[in-house]
Amino acid sequence: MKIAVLGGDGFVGWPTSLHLSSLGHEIHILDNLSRRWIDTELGVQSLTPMDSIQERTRIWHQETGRRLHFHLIDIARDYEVLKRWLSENRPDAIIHFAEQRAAPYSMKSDRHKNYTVNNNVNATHNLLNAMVELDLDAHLVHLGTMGVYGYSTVGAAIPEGYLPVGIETMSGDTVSQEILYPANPGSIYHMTKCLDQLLFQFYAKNDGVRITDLHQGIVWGTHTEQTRLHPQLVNRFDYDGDYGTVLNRFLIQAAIGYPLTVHGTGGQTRAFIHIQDSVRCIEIALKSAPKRGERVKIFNQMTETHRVRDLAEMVARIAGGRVAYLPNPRKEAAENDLVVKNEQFLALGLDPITLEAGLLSEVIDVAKKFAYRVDRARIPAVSAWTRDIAPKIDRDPEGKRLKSVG
Ligand code: NAD
Ligand code: USQ
Repeated sequence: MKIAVLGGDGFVGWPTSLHLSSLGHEIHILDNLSRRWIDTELGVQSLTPMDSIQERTRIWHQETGRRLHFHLIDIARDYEVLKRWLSENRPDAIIHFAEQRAAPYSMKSDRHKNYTVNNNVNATHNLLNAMVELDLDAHLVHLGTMGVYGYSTVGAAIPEGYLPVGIETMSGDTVSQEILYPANPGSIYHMTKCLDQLLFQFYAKNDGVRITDLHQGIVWGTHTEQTRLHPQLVNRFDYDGDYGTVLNRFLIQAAIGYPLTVHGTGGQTRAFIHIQDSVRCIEIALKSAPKRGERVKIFNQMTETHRVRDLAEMVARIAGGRVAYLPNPRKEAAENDLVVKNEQFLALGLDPITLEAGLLSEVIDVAKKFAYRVDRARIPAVSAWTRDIAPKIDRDPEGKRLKSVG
């Protein structure tokens, strides 16, 4: 297949591009490299030394003989350029990763809120709009989030996208319907993914666009089979307070002897998936496209759930280190249970990689190797969800006063 990977320079997009290329697909990466610019804005860098996208694609060709094509396009702002590219290339499938994906970054300031909404919603709408205009019947696979459901439990498992409900009619009968699970975002970023869901629902219904939305949990790990092939194919690894996600942060913190930064009581339960499974799931989803006119296909792309404090204790046990319980910069439930259905991927052959000491140690080893690149001052999470919370986030886990808050 000819596949366009929007956001193919990112943490999940890069290993996905390599995986699909190794399977023989023709891969075109469309990316505006905004993630690299955000690193510059924040004064941080990936733990792992990432080469330019052009250099990465050159090494991939050298190692495998396969080509990855790169196109510098802003999906959110360059509508005409995107449309022209799609019209000239007419891909069979489009994988859409190209959004601002960090909840803390989306909550930093009014500017960051505007940027995240404008970038994410426009990117998704531009793409759908252009596909319809060009009568392009490509399968659109979007990376959504478990966060659209809101993590809270009502004593039932979270279904894969749709909730069966009974509605009482005016005549007193009950009719059954399946509706999108009620959206309950916990950040501006997560809210944009809820808005994406509505865009997908409309375009699938109105124009028959074939869409799969993958509600993904927190991705952890760094290597996949293909990124291991050469040091310059290494994946990015975010550890800073805005982009680093919880388990990868704990692993790097343990590796450099930094206290493990648990927010609040650590009673938050979240869904997780290893990066290798993430790329496999995308491959599986590509093979299982909905038909024209079918409703949006939704998969829960996760393999296990864990409580944050249990993860911290586990990492501290494996690698050594102290767990620090910190004031929570976020407005979120202090404790929640989370049970998630993921039967569709299991039925389609996913054999989940679950948390085990070997894989955790692999990430710790990567972190130790590149520990010299870590700026400890960038580890604290200082993006506060509300004005009331901001003054409480004034010290780092080592007790030093933080210069800027909020
Ligand atoms: P990332 O930030 O590493 O990658 C996103 C890529 O998209 C970057 O290369 C960025 O430059 C590009 N991009 C952003 N806006 C763009 C635009 N307007 N035009 C062109 N390119 C643009 O993020 P990631 O961790 O690889 O996540 C990819 C997708 O998966 C995101 O949509 C995210 O919401 C979703 N997701 C990620 C995780 C996770 O734990 N990383 C979990 C669940 C869902
Ligand atoms: N947390 C800590 N300590 C830290 C960092 C985070 O306790 O040092 C806590 C947070 O308060 C939160 C939980 O860990 O309760 C998860 O935070 P996270 O930053 O790992 O994940 P999140 O903000 O939800 O976002 C990440 C990705 C996002 C994706 C989402 C999937 O950045 O793109 O959509 O995971 S999910 O969490 O399932 O919604």
